[in-house]
This record gives sequence, C-alpha cells and structure tokens, in this order.
Amino acid sequence: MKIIHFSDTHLGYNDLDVLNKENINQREADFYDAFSQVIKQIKIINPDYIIHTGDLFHRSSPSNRAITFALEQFKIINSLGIPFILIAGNHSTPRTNLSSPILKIFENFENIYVSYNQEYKKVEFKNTIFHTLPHMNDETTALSQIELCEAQIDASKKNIMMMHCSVGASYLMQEFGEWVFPHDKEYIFEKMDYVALGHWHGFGRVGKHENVYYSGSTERTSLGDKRNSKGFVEINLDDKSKTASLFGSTDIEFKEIKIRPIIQKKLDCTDYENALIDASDTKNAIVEVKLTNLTPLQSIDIQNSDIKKMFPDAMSVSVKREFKHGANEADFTDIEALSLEEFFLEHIKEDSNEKEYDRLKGKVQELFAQYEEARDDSL
Ligand SMILES: [Mn+2]
Repeated sequence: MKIIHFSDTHLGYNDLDVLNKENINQREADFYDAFSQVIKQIKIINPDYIIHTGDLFHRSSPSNRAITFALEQFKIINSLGIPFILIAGNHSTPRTNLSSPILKIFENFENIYVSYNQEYKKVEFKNTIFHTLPHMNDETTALSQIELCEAQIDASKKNIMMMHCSVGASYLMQEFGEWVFPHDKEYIFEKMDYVALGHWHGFGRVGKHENVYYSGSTERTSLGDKRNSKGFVEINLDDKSKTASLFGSTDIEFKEIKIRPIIQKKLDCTDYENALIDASDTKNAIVEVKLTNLTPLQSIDIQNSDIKKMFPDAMSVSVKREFKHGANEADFTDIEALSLEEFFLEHIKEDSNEKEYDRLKGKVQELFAQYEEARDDSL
C-alpha cells in the first residue's frame, strides 16, 4: 500500500516586494507552484491514499486567491479517485468560535476527508484506519482525544496516525498556540504503522521512533529557513504484515520538488575594488549577501544598489553589513550633545584625510537631508 504524505503548504503566504508577470506576489506564486508540483507527482505515482498534515492555508481566513487556487487543485485531486485525508493545523484553526473553520469548504468533495473540529476523528477504509488529531487549542481536550484515538487502534488493519504538533520540545516553531504531544503518550506510536506529522517545516524522522515522520513544508515561510530541499514523503507499507509491529516492511522515501533556491554569498570588503563574486548560481534565486570587514567609510560608499547589480538574474537580493572588528568602536561620551549627523561627521573626520572628509561630508549631509524630509510630518 502506497501513501503520499505532504504538509504545511501555507497557501496564501506572501513575502518580499516582488511581483510576477501576472502582478501576483512572486513568493505567493511560488507556494502555489510548490503545491501544483506535488499534485503532478501524485498523478504519476498514483498512490492508494493522500494525506496532508495541516497548515494547508497560511491563515485561518485566507484570501480569495488562495481559496480559489485550493478549490481548483482539490477538484483535480478529487477526480483522481484517491482518498485524500487532511487535518487542520494551527494556522487554519480559528482562535475563537466567531469564525468558521476554512477546511469545511472541502467537505462536499466525495474523495476528500477533512478533520478540523479540534477533536479526534477516525477515517476508516476497508484495510486502513486514519486516526486524525487536528490542531487543538486546549491541551486538556487534546489529552482526552489522544486516549480516544488509542482506544480505536485495530491491529487487524493498517493504522495511520495524523497530527499537527511538536513531538517533545524539539519541533517548536515559536508560534502562538503550538501543541506539544505529551511525552508519556509516545508509546502509542509503536502501535501505529505510520505516524504522519505536520508543523515542523523540515523533513525528518522523529527521535528514536522508526515510523514517525515530519514531511516538512513545501516552501519556506521564513528566510531564516535555509533548507533548499523541500518536498513530500512516499510511504510503502507491506500489505502482508497484518500486525503493527513489523516496521521492517515499511519503506519511507523523501521526494524532492524544485523550489526557488536561497543562496548566501560573502563579500570580503578588505579589498572591495578587486573583489570577485560568482553570480552564476543565482539565477531566479533569493540572494543574501553579507559584506564583511567593512569600514564605516566603505559603508557609506557601497550602496545596496551596487551590490544588487552584481546579481542581475536574481529574484531578490538582500544585503547584510558586518563591520571590521574595532572599526565601529567610537567615543560615545559626548553623544548626547551632538545630533546623529554631527556625531557621524565627527567620526568620519577622525578616520579620514581632509580631502576624503570634504567629499563624504557632502554625501552625508545629503543623506540626512533626505531622511529629515521623509520624516517630516508637517509636509
Ligand atoms: Mn506550518
């Protein structure tokens, strides 16, 4: 039996001020593209079941575009005739009863099974049971629901558990309302053929459990996530093993999709004029450049736009500045007496010759004037 497990697709997420040809935020479009790639692969693989472990949408009230996209894709999935089971994650669970859970919109598709009610739900087929535990805001309720789940395990069938949580404290995303699976209930995992997890955005097996996996997200919801490898999991369960203890027959494979890469570059400014930078691997990439060993004078001269020009084919370029050690140590005793502009000019004066100082003085004053203008509320 073959199962495709994917998760954390965060449809509707957007980031960076870049629009594509259709005037859609480029990063938002990237998330739709990642989702489509998984669906295309599913069509080829033709599994017995498809499961999604939460955070289908980025928000509990997604945009019209995100909803429209999802409905189009779900129509395709539904037409495959393969059961698709999905649970709500923390991003798709409303925090109050004032708004209705978004996953409800998929209830009328005949091959789609949704679990979003903050309670245990069993989705049962001839030989397989999917034990779903969607995100729950209340930990006490969660515990009683885990116990309900445990009571429903049927050793004569395949048992697949689906959750959106952190197992232990290792997989927390630093988000509001995260749910940590209680450690003393982890023994339940051993009674399952496979435990599908969502929430953590990297693919991986959980601790010592051989059958517990995060599929990871299909795109990165933060530029702090440097993983360039995203995708989904293909699980092959041996049909012959009827007892849940035969994990040896379970085969897990991570399948990568093609996402926009994030490329980090370092530019040592000790010899900035002659520094060479290789931009050949940055086509359509999100590029992060770190300027190192900068002096304060160089920091004025080197504009971010100069750096961006070095990567003409990149999707976006961000610049981080790291000063030469000791270069930004200044005497702060008189700082209150001076304006920031004066303080800055004083600093340059100490660090440069007269000619250089005169040249930079004009430049600094111009920059401060622009800043003042932009900040003046009376305009
Ligand atoms: Mn997520």
